[in-house]
Amino acid sequence: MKMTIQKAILELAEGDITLQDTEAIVNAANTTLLGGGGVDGAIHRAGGPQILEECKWIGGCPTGEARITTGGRLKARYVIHTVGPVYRDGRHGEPELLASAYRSSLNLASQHKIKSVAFPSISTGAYGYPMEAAAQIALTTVRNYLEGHLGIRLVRFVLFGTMAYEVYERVLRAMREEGR
Ligand code: AR6
Repeated sequence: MKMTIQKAILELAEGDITLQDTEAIVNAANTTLLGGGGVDGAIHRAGGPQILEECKWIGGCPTGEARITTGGRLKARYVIHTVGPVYRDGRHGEPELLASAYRSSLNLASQHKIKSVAFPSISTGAYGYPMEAAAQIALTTVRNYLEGHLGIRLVRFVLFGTMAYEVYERVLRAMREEGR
């Protein structure tokens, strides 16, 4: 499913983030930037040790911010590492921190003149963010960013499994219909 915003495309795909041929892929990391499970584990496995070396040198990343490394052996030239919030009950700043993780990642992409970015669904695995609420924040934040910034031409959400894809599709369709 696709939506056009200004001259950019926002699209949804089902699949594996590590296989994407966008210029950058985004990692759902933790504040140490030293690796973990889920997307993080898959990216370091597929990209090789160079990414971890760069992450060690960077020395960590606060929740809601982002840092950039090369893509090692990945097709993507860059990995943007961002840290989403651990979900507690939604009343501990989680929505703002999740939006900030997406915005910080897009800001870094813009600074590096990156034209295409693939995102996973940040915080919805080990960090427990409910998928629908996370999809609402993810899609709204990216849409708002693309409305205000030229340069990035493609943002692709790569959803893991049919259930995640269907949730994002439903939310994006509702956004489009409401024209919000
Ligand atoms: N491609 C795309 N999406 C994936 C993939 C993949 N290869 N693998 C899992 N997902 P998670 P978080 C989905 O746990 O919740 C790590 O240990 C998954 O189904 O990767 O932000 C880090 O080091 C889920 O919907 O990230 C942190 O400690 C989504 O990606 C912590 O997990 C995010 O799941 C971060 O947790």
